[in-house]
Amino acid sequence: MSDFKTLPVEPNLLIEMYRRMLTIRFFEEAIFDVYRKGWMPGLAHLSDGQEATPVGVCMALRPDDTITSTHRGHGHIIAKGGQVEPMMAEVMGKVTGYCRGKGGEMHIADVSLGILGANGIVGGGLGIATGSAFTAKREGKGRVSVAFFGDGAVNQGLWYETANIAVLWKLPLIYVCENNQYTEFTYWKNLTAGEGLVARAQAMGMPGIEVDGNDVVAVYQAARQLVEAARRGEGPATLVCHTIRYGGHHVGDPGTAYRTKEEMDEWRKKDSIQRCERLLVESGIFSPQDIETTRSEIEARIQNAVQKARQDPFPPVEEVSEHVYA
Ligand SMILES: Cc1ncc(C[n+]2csc(CCOP(=O)(O)OP(=O)(O)O)c2C)c(N)n1
Repeated sequence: MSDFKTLPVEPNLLIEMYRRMLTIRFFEEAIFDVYRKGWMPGLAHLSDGQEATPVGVCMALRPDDTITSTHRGHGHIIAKGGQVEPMMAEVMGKVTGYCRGKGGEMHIADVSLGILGANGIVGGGLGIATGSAFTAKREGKGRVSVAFFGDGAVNQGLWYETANIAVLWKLPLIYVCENNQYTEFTYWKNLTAGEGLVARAQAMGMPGIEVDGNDVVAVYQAARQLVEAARRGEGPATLVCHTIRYGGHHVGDPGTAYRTKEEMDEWRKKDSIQRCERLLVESGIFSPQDIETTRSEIEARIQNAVQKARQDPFPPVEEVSEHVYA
């Protein structure tokens, strides 16, 4: 039976991690379905396979901490508390969406939850996160700012410029690199000179940790350590999480031209959600029936969100130039 003392995290925290990871997985599966049915404009960039990283990091944050996201941002938003109903409406371009249907799947934001926006520009969130960390430092309430980005953003100039100022000014900023192995269609080592981002962070004078990005507890523990140091005023830090996206770069890419079946089979053995389910059951927190009940409940909520968004109206034409900045 259960022995919670041997568990690396509180049972309720593990359950919440599981629920958020499952919500991300099912939400993204639903988006793929919505895309195939022609119910949404444009493409979608899915992150199924990567769920443990945003959830592990965001569970180490306070509600008033801020995050910036990427073009592959649904997971970050759900992990920080974003709601699936306005997200699904936004994906379909409906007026009930987070950005009144004008942002689409790649530009979801909810400032009230500290979500400063997903971003189509690779590395674009880094500057916004630095500004937020600067504000947090001036306010002096111990808030931190997290910038999520992919392995492709590691070589963008903005990382160097912001890391320099963040170290000099000891800003409470955590750089979280989700290394899903491929920058679009190119293996990350073919694009990144040297030992990688942790070595670069250390060269800039900030601590860096690498973790198994498919192990939600490991991500949480590493993130907590770095976030608490940042809250104490010790300055920025870097966390590199190694993971994989199961799908292609976007919904139109099968992802098979540049990755082998063997490689993907190995990653699937390390699936974050299955690992969390095993941990929940083996520690006696959940029965197999509890797992099934949770899965059905979350799946139903997401299917309801799809059905509701289908019925919702598009924004009226009169507001075409409202809520947009240029
Ligand atoms: C500044 C900029 N350059 C190029 C692109 C085109 N682009 C979109 S996604 C992408 C790859 C990003 O790779 P990575 O950061 O590793 O994230 P992943 O897609 O693997 O999650 C590129 C090059 C862009 N959106 N912005």
